[in-house]
Amino acid sequence: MKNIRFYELLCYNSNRKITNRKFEGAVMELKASNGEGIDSWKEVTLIYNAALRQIETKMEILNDEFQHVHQYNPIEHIKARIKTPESIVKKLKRNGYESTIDNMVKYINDIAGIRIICSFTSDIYRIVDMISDQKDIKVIGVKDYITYPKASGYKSYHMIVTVPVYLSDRIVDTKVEIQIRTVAMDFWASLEHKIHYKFEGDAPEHIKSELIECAKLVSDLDVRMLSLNEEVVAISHGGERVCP
Ligand code: 0O2
Repeated sequence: MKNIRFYELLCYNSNRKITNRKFEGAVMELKASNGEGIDSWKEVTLIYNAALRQIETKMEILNDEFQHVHQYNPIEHIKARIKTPESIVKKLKRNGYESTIDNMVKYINDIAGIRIICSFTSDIYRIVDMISDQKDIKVIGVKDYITYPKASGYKSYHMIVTVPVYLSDRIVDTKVEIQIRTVAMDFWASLEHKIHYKFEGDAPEHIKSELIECAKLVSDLDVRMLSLNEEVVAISHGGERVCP
């Protein structure tokens, strides 16, 4: 399984010289109530990174176990990222909150984000169940954009969970957003995300409707690939239905 961290340890390593002005500006804007902007940012990202690593490891173990028991991997790959300070500040402002570390921890659910990419839609709910069954993971919210896609055509299953991070002197229940989607949904969402940013959320109508058309094709593709795979699996097991 290939793991990609896009902003891994961006500001986690205290020896790293922070040179990016835009980045530093956004971090400075995220003032802690005690006035220790950068130090607090380092501390919170250390905790969020620890939470991400825990969830990633759990998912790898579950995937290995699934392979062992069912000779099948529901997870294609995992991507993990810490939201950039610029993006956190933008989201806080958009939601009418002052840019503080306290507000970011309280109101931004996707500072630590994991994206789990699988082959088939049936894998999505299998992964959701596996996560929900983990005793130390608490599911605090879900958004099922698979059953109820967004008007844009966006499909994905979102879970907001907390995981305990054990520090030397305390345990911090830390929020992580888990997005679960198929390879095809991920392809669509990546392009749509780029277009959304390029046009600052106001893409021309013909592009929006083309994206909605493409989302329908993606859904159709997912249905057909699942049914094809089920047929092949059934044939290779002499008609016996097994995973997926
Ligand atoms: P970015 O740049 O990806 O980080 P909540 O987090 O629950 O307080 P929010 O953010 O409205 O409120 O929740 P939602 O709808 O679950 O969206 C969270 C994330 O899902 C977004 O983060 C996107 O990553 C993704 N997402 C949601 N809707 C769409 C969509 O229509 N298209 C694409 N491509 N991605 C989407 P951010 O912070 O908005 O953006």
